[in-house]
Amino acid sequence: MSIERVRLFALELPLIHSFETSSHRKSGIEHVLVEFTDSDGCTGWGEIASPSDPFYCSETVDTAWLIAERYLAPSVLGLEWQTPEECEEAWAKVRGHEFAKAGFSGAAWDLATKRDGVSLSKKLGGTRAEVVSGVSLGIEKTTDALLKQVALHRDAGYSRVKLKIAPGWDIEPVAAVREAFADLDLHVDANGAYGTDDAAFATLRGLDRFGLTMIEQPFASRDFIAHAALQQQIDTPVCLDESVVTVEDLETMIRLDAGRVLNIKVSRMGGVLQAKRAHDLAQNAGIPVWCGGMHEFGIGRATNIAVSSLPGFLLPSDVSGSDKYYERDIISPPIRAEQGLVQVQTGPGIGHEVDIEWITAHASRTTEMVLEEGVA
Ligand code: OSB
Ligand code: MG
Repeated sequence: MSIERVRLFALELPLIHSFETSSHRKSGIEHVLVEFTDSDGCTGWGEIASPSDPFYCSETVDTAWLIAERYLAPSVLGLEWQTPEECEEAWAKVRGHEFAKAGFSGAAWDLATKRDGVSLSKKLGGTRAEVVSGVSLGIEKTTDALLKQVALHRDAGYSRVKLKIAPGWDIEPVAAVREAFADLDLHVDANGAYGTDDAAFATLRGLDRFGLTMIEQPFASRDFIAHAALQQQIDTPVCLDESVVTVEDLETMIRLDAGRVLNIKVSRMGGVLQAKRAHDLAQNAGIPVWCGGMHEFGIGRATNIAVSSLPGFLLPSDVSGSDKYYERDIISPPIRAEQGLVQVQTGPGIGHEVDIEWITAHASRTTEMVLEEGVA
């Protein structure tokens, strides 16, 4: 098949509840949606879930837009391809910019599986009909406010809660949540906020007594050595997120024992194919994985759910219902969690209809690139 048109839509959705991590606070999320149209008029959708600012990783919405428009779209327009793997080859020479690539990857896999009439989950080798979903809770102003958030989500049926931590917001809120919810599957995520001084190590060792499922990304993304050192000192598994961008990073993590759990984010790793490769490698190495989120709208969320249906996703994923974050989503049916479980779609592609009229009406930026006549 051949892609005749690529459209990009930048769209912002307000968050129901502002979200704060160790690095920043957000009250709305802007993502870029990618639509491929092939020569038969069939479409595929992907989502570039890059944060607006370069605080989680170096990409931003603006860098993603630039790379998408200048390099990724031209690499696929007019390309003849059969499998999504072949389509992903088109932009393989672009270094970095994983979030931007992940949006293109999502569109390629959605289009290819829609054309084949199979679900994305089935095509990837998914084995689950439903995925256990956890929620990720941001830093709150007070411990009481955090306890209220935990109660709200536990009452909604979510069985795993992840808490964002940062120096100064760690032992105390975690102790309070553990005291109030003794049996809750609990984990913490620092987004790389800790230094490697003795005091930071002592605090992180102090978290070992709360029976956490994991401590996610305490140190800077490139610092595999510090993560390995901490893992030697605690029983709680260290989980890597920002550190693992490529499958080679995962090899490094395994070799150094720098973590015993992996957060696979489709966006962070550059798309569906890389996420699947990371899953396969982790599974062979006996490392349990789960799927992290970037506050995806429905399109990216649906892709994440399909990926989470693979057998190595042994821990709850951040694929909560869209209604945890947004009043209105851009797909139907909307994604919902019932008692903390999200259904894996069985219809073709990502298995949802995209609300193109609403997207077109609300996008802050749109661009359309078509195959120039005579150029193939
Ligand atoms: O580290 O998982 C993270 C959001 C923005 C930046 C980093 C992270 C997050 C989340 C979002 O935790 C969780 C979700 O999408 O449900
Ligand atoms: Mg994380």
